[in-house]
Amino acid sequence: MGLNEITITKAIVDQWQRKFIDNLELDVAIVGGGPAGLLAGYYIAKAGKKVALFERKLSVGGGMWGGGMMFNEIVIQKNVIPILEELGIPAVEYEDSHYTVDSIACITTLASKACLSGLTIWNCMSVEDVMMRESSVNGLVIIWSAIEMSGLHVDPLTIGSKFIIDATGHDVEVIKVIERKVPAKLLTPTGKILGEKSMWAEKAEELTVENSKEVFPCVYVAGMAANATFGGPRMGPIFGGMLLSGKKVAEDILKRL
Ligand code: 48H
Repeated sequence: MGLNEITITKAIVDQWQRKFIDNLELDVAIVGGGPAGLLAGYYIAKAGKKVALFERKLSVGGGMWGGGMMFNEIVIQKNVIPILEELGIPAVEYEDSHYTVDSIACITTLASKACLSGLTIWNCMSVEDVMMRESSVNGLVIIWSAIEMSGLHVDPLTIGSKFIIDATGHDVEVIKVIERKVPAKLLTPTGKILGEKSMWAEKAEELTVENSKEVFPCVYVAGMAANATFGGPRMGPIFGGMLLSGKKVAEDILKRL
């Protein structure tokens, strides 16, 4: 039998539809496919839970591809080595407990391990809103990024989830929506987003992990979104905190599932 274009088309649409319908009710929905979101997804999927990640762009990886200012190496610290070893990502010792990792090797391996562990990734899909009840958030409102970019007036679709992780990076997009549109307060000292502060690598790396926690009932923040939400500083191209953050949030949610 020769190849048939109609079968190719039907295969893609049919399989995509099965996968999508299977993802309409999730244990955990992750928004943002940077290092924090991908690692959280890896651990949650590995534990056998139903988890999907929504990424606006064509490719996952967020801010990791470009290393520091497009020098495509990242820095990590010693206590992150066990995570990299588990994933099979090589790190090179530099000096004083600073290690370097090829940013391309890091993100491609992380994404691959996450997918192969059972994380479903929806690329080109943006989260524009949440599904809410009186004082809770029960899902995400999604739209094709191409529709978002075109500015066409097209209504979105909705998926349900027991837990949500905002891993959208500096812009902290999901929590911003909750702050603006859901009547209940955030679990921050002011009930509002505190905002990211300027560069202070050591402090920021500690705080990224500390700030990776529940910020609204069943909604967690991870990675840069955690610092933006709880007022932590930025850290530049050191990525240990992002990975430790994804792991912490995954572990905290897994205890509750
Ligand atoms: C779907 C969305 C939406 C949306 C955004 O920025 P990221 O890499 O995030 P982290 O927290 O995993 O890593 C942060 C790191 O890359 C970084 O920026 C550092 C360390 N900066 C330090 C410094 O000093 O500047 O990834 C977030 C991802 C991106 O891919 C976005 O496209 C995606 O989230 N995203 N996806 N729906 N509404 N908003």
